[in-house]
Amino acid sequence: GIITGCGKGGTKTEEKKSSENNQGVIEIKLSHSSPATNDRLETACQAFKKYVEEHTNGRVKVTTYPASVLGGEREQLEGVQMGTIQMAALSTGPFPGIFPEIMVFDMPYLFPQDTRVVYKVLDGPVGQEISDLLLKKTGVRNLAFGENGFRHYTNSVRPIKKPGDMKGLKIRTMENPAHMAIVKALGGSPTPMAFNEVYSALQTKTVDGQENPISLIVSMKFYEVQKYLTLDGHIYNPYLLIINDKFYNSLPEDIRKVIDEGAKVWQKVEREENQKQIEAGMKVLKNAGMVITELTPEELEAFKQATKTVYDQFKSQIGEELLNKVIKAV
Ligand code: EAX
Repeated sequence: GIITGCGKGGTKTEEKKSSENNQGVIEIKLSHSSPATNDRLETACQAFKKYVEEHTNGRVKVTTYPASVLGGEREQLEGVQMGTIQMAALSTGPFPGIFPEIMVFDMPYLFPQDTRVVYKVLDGPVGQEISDLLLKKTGVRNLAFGENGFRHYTNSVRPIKKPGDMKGLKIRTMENPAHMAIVKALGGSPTPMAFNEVYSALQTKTVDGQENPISLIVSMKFYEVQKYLTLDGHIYNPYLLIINDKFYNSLPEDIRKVIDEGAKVWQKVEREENQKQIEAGMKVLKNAGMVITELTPEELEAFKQATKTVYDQFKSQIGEELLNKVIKAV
């Protein structure tokens, strides 16, 4: 028989760069967990695709994979780490296993509900330091911080106005130990679960509630199966636009530059569209008959006090120096 494709020597296949396909085009898979429609994350990823493809004259092809089609956030992160997926836009949810320092952003009520404060920290030297550390420790490069947003509690049992109201409620959290600890500190029972399973878990009442930013409560239609919303903003959740660093470094310099610029476009579109989606989304939630609880500063303080222990629980994993640096930067 004829043996093809595995000989030694300079065949065409062997000469091409590992980042290129047979036509010499560099292909990038860009994965995330938000819905393919009615959600700003896919809009931002399309803007990235458009920018990169246009500015590389077709030398790069970007394909987006929304709605967890390549697996949950944990599988997507593993994929980027291994290089089977080149890029992903992920929340902090799946990172602690390989990079516990990321949980600095998962500390309860760290940020005031003011995006100006958040952007200053994420886009400043502290944000850069965290991205550098991530790269050094995991081989995953963060190109930009986007916005999942301030996370709020929803449930189908009762309004939550004070920490005691959480008592006994089963709350789905991300597979992130800090998030679980927060729910526990409030007296709830945390149930970690992948994002794409949440709607049906709420519908079948496997869990009573969950916590997510407004945009996802709307685009994932959680409001159809949840009655109560408390706007406590316990966590500001960034998205990390990540790329496998080995792949990134295999690219010609001019293409790396376009990708860096494309990440800035992605960030701008994502944050702006998120703000619009929140505004429109609040109307959707009200019209759907959700009972929305806003907390007074005093009420919010009670939640802060009840969850203070979480900082002590995680400070050695995060690193006390880094934790204090972020607190100071806020
Ligand atoms: O893509 O799992 C969650 O609740 C996150 O907000 C989601 O992964 C974001």
